[in-house]
Amino acid sequence: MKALEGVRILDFTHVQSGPTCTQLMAWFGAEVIKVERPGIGDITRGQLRDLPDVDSLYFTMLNANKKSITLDTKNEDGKRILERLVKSCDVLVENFAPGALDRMGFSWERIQELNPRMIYASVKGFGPGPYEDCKVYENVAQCTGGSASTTGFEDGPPLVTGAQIGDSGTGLNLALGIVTALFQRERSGRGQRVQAAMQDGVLNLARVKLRDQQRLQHGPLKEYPQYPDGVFTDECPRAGNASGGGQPGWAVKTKGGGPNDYIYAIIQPPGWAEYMKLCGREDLIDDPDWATPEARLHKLDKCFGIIEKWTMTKNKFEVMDILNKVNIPCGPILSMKELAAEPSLRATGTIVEVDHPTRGKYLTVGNPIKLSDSPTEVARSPLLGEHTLEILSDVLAYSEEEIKSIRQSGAVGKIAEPVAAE
Ligand code: CAO
Repeated sequence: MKALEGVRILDFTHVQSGPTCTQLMAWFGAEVIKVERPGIGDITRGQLRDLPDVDSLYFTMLNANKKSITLDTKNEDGKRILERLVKSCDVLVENFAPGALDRMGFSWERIQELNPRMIYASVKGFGPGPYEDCKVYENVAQCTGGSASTTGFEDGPPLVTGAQIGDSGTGLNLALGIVTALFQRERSGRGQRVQAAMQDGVLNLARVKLRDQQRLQHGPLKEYPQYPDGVFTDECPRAGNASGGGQPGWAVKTKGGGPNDYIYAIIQPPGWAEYMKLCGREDLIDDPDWATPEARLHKLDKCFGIIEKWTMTKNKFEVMDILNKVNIPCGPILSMKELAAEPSLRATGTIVEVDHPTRGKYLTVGNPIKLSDSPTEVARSPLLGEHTLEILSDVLAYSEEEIKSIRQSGAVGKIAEPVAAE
């Protein structure tokens, strides 16, 4: 049995943030019914395509283990079918532009009327306030949530990160909100509204930078590369590759000279002596100008310069091996190519190969959360409308006659031909 077996989700999500959430719920065992516009579907099916006329990797990697029904929710019959879905599901998840679901006629009040046990979960770009009506994509959230202003080097522009902290990060928050609401419903018998704003999600992940913003009032940020010679203003600056935690760190070069021939090295106080032995600088182990974290704080660039001179004589995996043997935390900069080929990630199901009827085999990132009693099996994403008939008859209990009339009304568009099982 899977953890969320018996939970049925009306998945009205698209693009990345919402689909991340519902994919996780499906991996935990929920039945996820993705509602898509007839003929078009989730816009990402056709975005960033690598193969003609085949669902993109963008789509297939965010919609595993789901069922797809096509439904025109602006069609009168379509609205009635949606009402029936609302009554038959436990959770509705959506990430439309603000107000879109209300414009369809499905306000929170209406949903409560239809199904008081319904949990109605939404991702929006912003919470209530001046920007609440704005549409938002990933990088907008990174910029408005404090990540971009604190990422990058002091002399460069603000930077966005490749990790989709606004979309996938907020999807994770929403999933937690839904599971928490399901837990509360066990006792209260009532559904509730779950809202996760992308700006809030990014700011939550950038929490340490709001910490540093306040520390600035009491002096310079001594672990930042601007210290001691640079200028601090009244705004938390970009810190390059400096560690956000209490132990200094930096990405130092390793042998090879390639763009990812680096290792992130951290200097914990007990690691200093080990580093200096490896670097052939035993003289600095007990030297009072170097021996303590306080003594090193104003010359971290020099400390990492000494370490880098040594790391450049080895490749990043050799450095990883040597430093871990002496208990020094560090991590090679791994490229996507290296991660895709990493056997241990395949073994744990963090990277999974999936077969798809029109695409063939592809890699995806599996469930990053492992439950001992509810293991995840990643199944391919659905084709557009693949489960329309199944959902109309098995979930919504429409008769054959009714389904014929629904098909004629245009509410579900053209039904896809059944796909041969893999
Ligand atoms: N049948 C009929 N109409 C449908 C439908 C269906 N099955 N599914 C969607 N639609 C309609 C919506 O009702 C909406 O119509 P109206 O504008 O007339 O109300 C329309 O399709 C477009 O929906 P949208 O506004 O959500 O889509 P968009 O491409 O204009 O905007 C996005 C996309 C992501 C910017 C916006 O949805 C958004 O801001 N979402 C919230 C934040 C978010 O999740 N962003 C992350 C995106 S991933 O980077």
